[in-house]
Amino acid sequence: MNIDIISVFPQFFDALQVSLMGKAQDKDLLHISVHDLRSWTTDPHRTVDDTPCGGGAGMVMKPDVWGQALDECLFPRAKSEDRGLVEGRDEAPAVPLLAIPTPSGTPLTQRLVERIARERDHLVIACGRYEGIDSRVSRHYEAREGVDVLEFSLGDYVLNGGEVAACALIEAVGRLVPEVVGNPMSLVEESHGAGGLLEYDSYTRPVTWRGLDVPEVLLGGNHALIARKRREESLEKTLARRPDLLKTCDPKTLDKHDRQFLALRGLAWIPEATEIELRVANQADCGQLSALARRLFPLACPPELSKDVIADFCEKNFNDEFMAALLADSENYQFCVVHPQGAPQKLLAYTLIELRPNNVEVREYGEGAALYMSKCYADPSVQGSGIAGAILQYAIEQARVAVADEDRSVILGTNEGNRRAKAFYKAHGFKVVGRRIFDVGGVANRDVVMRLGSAR
Ligand code: 6GU
Repeated sequence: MNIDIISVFPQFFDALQVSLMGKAQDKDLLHISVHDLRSWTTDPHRTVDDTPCGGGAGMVMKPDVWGQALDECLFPRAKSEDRGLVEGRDEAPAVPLLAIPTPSGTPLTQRLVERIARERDHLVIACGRYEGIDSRVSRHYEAREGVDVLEFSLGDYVLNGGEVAACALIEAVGRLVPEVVGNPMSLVEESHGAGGLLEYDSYTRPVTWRGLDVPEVLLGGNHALIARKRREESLEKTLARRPDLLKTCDPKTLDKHDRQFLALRGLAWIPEATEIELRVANQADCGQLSALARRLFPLACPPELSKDVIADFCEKNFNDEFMAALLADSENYQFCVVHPQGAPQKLLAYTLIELRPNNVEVREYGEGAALYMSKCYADPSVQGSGIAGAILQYAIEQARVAVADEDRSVILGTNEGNRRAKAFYKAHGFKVVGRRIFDVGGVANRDVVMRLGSAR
């Protein structure tokens, strides 16, 4: 890759002789030429700037000087023919990229840097100082054949000139040029890599330093567990520091674990990225809860159950008074709800846990204290979002807090034929421990009883 830098401070770029960029030049992987803009001036004062037309503070760099400099660097007539001959190319070389650092440019991102590294073999970087370069310069080269123009910015702050930004561009692009970075694997998992997430934390010895320990899991040899832990750290860090990256990421790059992990922390794709709230319910949720229950209960029933029987059951059990009574009895019943942030009337899922149950399943399989998960309902529109898993985990955590027992086991029953529900609970650690008959309006349904955690 050939890089020409034009600046009024050529000595600034001595820094590129150091470290990886220096080695890359020694190895002929990068050719960096630094030019002094003043060498294209023709007046005795070697003037590169003038006062702004229309008035205002500062100085503007002259288009005529820049034009001379850029023509020569972008279209080195004799030289490019030489190169063609020497390398024996058939195809035309890639069009050079004129990169102009400016705080009003396109943000420089890893995706953009990757494209430049992939598609270009010649960069010309025009470093402006003062209030910038006369605007006609970029407009002129944009309109011209045989060159592409990129005005880029490092971020939302102002530097004195383009030199630091030019160094940033060269290092970011240069390290992606094949063989510049010794171990190409070190390019894979880093922040802003293909995953679009920030990188997980890293540690080395000593294992304890100033009272801080390397996380236990990294010292064991369980690589699946290590990968999971690192993934969660990436998600957690990105959510805290750069939620914008998550919200705009392709949700296909997130697996089931990722989705549930993020849903539990208030971000879900339904189907667009949406901030959600998980919380313990209160009386104000009454109407929404009974409405969602009436809507979802029929979906969990086996097909042989008649519509009338189901409708009757719903009417008796999921009316507002009945729900209000359960909500009022917070010693025994705990509802948890999920809804989009700021829209509590749009219930997406809910759970109902009996904190101090005394039903036959719990007596039989709970072997002492257990929580009874009476309902875990998620609207079909949130399928695959991780919300159901998140509310299940959240509800169990909250219920265990409510009974002040962080290990209390959880019992539930679900229809024998409901494979989706059984697989869901199994994926969350529940095991089938028995059977029961569940009566819906006088019709006996065969359920499995499942338990999370060991009975004590
Ligand atoms: Cl590329 N140039 C200048 N002068 N300031 C900046 C910048 C570039 N990126 C952020 N601030």
